[in-house]
Amino acid sequence: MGSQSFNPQKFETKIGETVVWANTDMRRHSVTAYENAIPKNAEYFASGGFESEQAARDAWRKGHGTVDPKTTFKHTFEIPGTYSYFCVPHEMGGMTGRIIVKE
Ligand SMILES: [Cu+2]
Repeated sequence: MGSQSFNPQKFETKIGETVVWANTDMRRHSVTAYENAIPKNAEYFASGGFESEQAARDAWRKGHGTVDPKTTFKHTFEIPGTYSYFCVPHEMGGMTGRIIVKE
């Protein structure tokens, strides 16, 4: 995670692999999946462990769901497909990313 981006923006992995996001920036970010842009039957994921995108967005205003500087967030992908996600505070600045999970 950079100040306004996920690096790399697009990342490919395999079923059963765990992806780790590291916040190497000085600001707080989030890793929040777009609920309608992940494969069907895939588990929703968001830093903070929220069950929905709306819950994650609401919680951010109260200071929850952050990936603080020098910390990580990880998620294990069990369903193949494309997962789009974003950072709640920097979504408008284009801080979005994609994980491609291959069989
Ligand atoms: Cu951010």
